[in-house]
Amino acid sequence: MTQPTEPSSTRGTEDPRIRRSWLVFAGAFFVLGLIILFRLVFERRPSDAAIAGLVLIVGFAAVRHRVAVQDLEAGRRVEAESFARILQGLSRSISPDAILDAIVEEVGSGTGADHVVIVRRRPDARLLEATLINARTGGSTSSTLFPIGDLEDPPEADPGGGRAPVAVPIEVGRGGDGVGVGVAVGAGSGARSGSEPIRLVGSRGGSSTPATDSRTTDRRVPALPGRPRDTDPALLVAERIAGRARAVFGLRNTLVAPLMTDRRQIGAILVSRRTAGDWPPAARRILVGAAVEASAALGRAYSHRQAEVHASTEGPTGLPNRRYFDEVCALLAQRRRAADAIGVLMIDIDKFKAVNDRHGHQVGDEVLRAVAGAIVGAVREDDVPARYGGEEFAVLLRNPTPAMAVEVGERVRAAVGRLDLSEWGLAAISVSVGAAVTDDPDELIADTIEAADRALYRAKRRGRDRVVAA
Ligand code: GH3
Ligand code: MG
Ligand code: MG
Repeated sequence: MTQPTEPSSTRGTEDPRIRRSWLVFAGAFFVLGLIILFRLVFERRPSDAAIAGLVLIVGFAAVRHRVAVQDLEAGRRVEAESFARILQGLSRSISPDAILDAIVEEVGSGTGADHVVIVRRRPDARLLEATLINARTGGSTSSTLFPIGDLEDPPEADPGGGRAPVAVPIEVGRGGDGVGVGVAVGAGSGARSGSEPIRLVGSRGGSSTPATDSRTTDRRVPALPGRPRDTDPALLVAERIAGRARAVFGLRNTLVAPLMTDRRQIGAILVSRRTAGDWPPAARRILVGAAVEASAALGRAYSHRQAEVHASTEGPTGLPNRRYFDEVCALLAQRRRAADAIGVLMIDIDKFKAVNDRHGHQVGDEVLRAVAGAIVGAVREDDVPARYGGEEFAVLLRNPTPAMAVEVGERVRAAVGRLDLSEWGLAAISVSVGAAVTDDPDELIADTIEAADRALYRAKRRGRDRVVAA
């Protein structure tokens, strides 16, 4: 059971009905004690001593029960808060790395693990990247590549005697076929309809290789009829990955869950600790919940990357084009939470036609390339720059304040102003920038883009080479 970190601080927040019934019980118990004491002292009946002893035992048991219930409640609260923080972290971030950081932090502190390992396929490459994170310090990570076959090769239906994926599988499907198996605790949380239920495999082994791991000793829980756990490919693959991680990183007691997007497995998340013994049910629930959330978030992030890969980057700048920008906006609109602000910068090169006219189209292209580079260098990693039109650029800003949006705009303007274009016989050039931010979840991103465009128009009218806020 998860021990509450601060039981005393959470005890005051219990349900008033529980508190009232406890008061009635304690009051009645006190009166009963007085009566027995009275009879013992004044009537001197020896049998009352036995009754007094029993009453004391009952009282003691009741107090212990109350403390245990409070600890359990506090543990649940800590768990719920942990998930809330995971979700908060996810909603703020679209980059897969930031998503995983948030999850690793919460999984580490929630499960009491010594290490967390994330193994995932990079969306744009056939690489299986494994990252070991020290859950105690959050640091000393080490990354390595696993053979892609660990993820992609079909798992053996029967893993055979030597390499048992020793397991306590837990399903977190919703109702329906989400039947708990063995020591499954609760129904997990966050399982999404349409996605495969995520299960969990616990295993203990030395630093043996998966192929020879015969020392796993965890108890096997028989699979339910009709759903033999050994034939679940995602579980088998997850355990194969866990076996590799145990061998490579020298881990002992691990618990693993697969990471899935659109029914395709993209990796696994596992926790490990040095001590032997079963993982507490809370740790299992947290890992399953985290795997479901990480899978969903990675799915979104991966389709974002996919969009990036497919985006046409024709033209001189190498930046994603307007179609890609619109796709990212649509993705963002889908997953936007009320608290997320969105900002847009619209950037237009000043008097660009004159550059083309005087120096030729090719020099114009060089200038476009240089401006694109300046923009990329001036925005943050989470922001999304794109070439929006001919000599017009857009940047999607993630969760900015209006002041921050203007500041990023100023950085872009300054970076363009510093460009050295003497190579092409050009003096300094400038851009005009319109900035718009909304934190209204009902406002369409298209409206924010339009507001930024109007601000850009005002910047042009006021003399160019400036940033104007909507
Ligand atoms: P303003 O300060 O008002 O923005 O003036 P401007 O000259 O930049 O504006 P205008 O819209 O009149 O001109 C934009 C020019 O950008 C016209 C077009 O030839 C040029 N252009 C658009 N796409 C490209 C391109 O891919 N390469 C080159 N070299 N020029 C382009
Ligand atoms: Mg222009
Ligand atoms: Mg223009």
